[in-house]
Amino acid sequence: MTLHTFPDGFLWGAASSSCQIEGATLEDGKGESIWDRFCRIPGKIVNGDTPAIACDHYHRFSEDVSLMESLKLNSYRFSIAWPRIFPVGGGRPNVKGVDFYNRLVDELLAAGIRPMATLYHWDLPQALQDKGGWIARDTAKYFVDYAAYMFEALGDRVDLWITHNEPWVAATLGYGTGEHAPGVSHMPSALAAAHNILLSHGEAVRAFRDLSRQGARIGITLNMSPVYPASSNECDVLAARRWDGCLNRWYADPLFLGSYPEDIMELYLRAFGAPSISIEDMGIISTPTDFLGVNYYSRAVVKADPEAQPLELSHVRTNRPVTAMGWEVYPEGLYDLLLRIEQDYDPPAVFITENGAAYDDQVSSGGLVDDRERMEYIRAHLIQLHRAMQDGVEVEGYYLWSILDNFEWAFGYSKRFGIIYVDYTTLKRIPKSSARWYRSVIERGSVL
Ligand code: IFM
Repeated sequence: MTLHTFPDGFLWGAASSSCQIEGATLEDGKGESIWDRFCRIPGKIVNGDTPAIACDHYHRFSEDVSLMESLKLNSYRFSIAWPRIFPVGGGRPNVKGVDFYNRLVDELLAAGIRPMATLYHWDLPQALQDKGGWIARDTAKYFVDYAAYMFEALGDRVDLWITHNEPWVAATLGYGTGEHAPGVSHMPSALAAAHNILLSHGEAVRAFRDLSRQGARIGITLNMSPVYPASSNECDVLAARRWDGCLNRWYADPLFLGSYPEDIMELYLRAFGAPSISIEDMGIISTPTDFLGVNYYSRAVVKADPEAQPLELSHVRTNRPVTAMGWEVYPEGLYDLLLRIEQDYDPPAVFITENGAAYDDQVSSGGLVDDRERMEYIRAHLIQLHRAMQDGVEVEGYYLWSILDNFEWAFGYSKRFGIIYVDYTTLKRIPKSSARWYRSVIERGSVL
């Protein structure tokens, strides 16, 4: 067996997000988020689950940081709940909300864990949604004010920042298909939302350059998948190119090349009409960042399908194993994706900001959770990551999704992604076998 050794200084982390773990949705002055509201719509969330309690991390963060310390993590990626800081999106900050993140960051640093803060992981203040949400350009202005406030509040201790998590998901599922909050089903709105999110990212990066201390770095996280055609037929190859355009290039091109991909722009113009985009916007969106965050879970395999309008493609299931989400396990995709990112966009650095798997974990009669499949999933992905690094891609850290089982959006608590099991009745935490195994990887700095 080969030992795959990672460089000294590599960040070994795990990730989470505010809405998925904190709970305390109405406590200490927090404002309502679009997810608090959306979950009240019958039928939107499996079992009618809500984030109201989640993992109760808001009250148990000290215990959670101790668990991270015991796992030897040297970094932790969390997100800040915007409505905890500005309950109605802007105006007066809520001191108690800021205080929570101050305490979290202090506790992490005391445990030797480097914080990476994400500003937006989908919990928009409902008050801003009432004014149009991400469809309204003004939301970008509110976002920049919120971002600037957080840079000043935590910037003396947090040196790794992410503006947005997965703009494709926030825009497409939130405003295009309505599967996520705020539940709008209108593709032109999704495109406007995507553009305003990217714009707010660029503006926030500019504010960061003025406000941050030396050495602090900022980037954005994209959910990316390499796309493969189901066959070598030309129409399948073109379909794969189209899906790559919608999922990957529509976001990475403006950020790194300063323009939307022409082929997809033409397709969207035909299908949905002209979006409102100016040349100045593109300059803002492509403001240089310090790194790209990559969330990788699986690949996409697509075939041409003239019936499926407007993209004329459909997704194909392969016969390889899938996780509890039905997502194909395809570790080689991480290697392909990283090499492609390097070649097409050449970001200054890359962090894998999410990678992991949901499985139907069970607690044994002895109180253990033996999640071998997850361990194998992570191991295989780390090996592909190492291979990409050997081939020249500069990846500085890896964040497992997720530290804890948590609120998996429309799936509620029915899907478990954590390396730490959460009993949602008692809120007891049980580190799974994968957590112990991950600690041994971190201790060795290598994977077998
Ligand atoms: O739980 C989500 C996370 O919030 C964003 N990335 C994908 C994860 C798994 O679906």
